[in-house]
Amino acid sequence: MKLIVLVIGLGIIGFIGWWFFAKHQVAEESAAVADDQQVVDVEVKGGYSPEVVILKKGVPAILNFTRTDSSSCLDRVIFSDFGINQELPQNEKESIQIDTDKAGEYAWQCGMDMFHGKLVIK
Ligand SMILES: [Cu+2]
Repeated sequence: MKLIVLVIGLGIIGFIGWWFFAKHQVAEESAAVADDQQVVDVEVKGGYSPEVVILKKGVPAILNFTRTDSSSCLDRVIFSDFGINQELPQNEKESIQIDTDKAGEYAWQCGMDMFHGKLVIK
């Protein structure tokens, strides 16, 4: 009996540990550079995937946002550091050009500041 309780207890601890770790993992993607240009596709569905985009400094960059989520919450994406406020029609690919001249971390957000992503230029 004690053994069963112990096994179940360890199982629960293991599960919590796994859940905690999995939840805090952030989808991160580095842009592939080709022909002096870097492109990253971002899916917009209950948030952003990837949530963190890593860009190379000085190489022209394009982010292709495709919103498959029907929620109006995500129908705009805002890059305040770049003065970008782009509408994202559902199921259409919207290309956003990013100026990569300055290294740094730049957050982006949905129109209501509920969902966030981050650009890392380095
Ligand atoms: Cu929102």
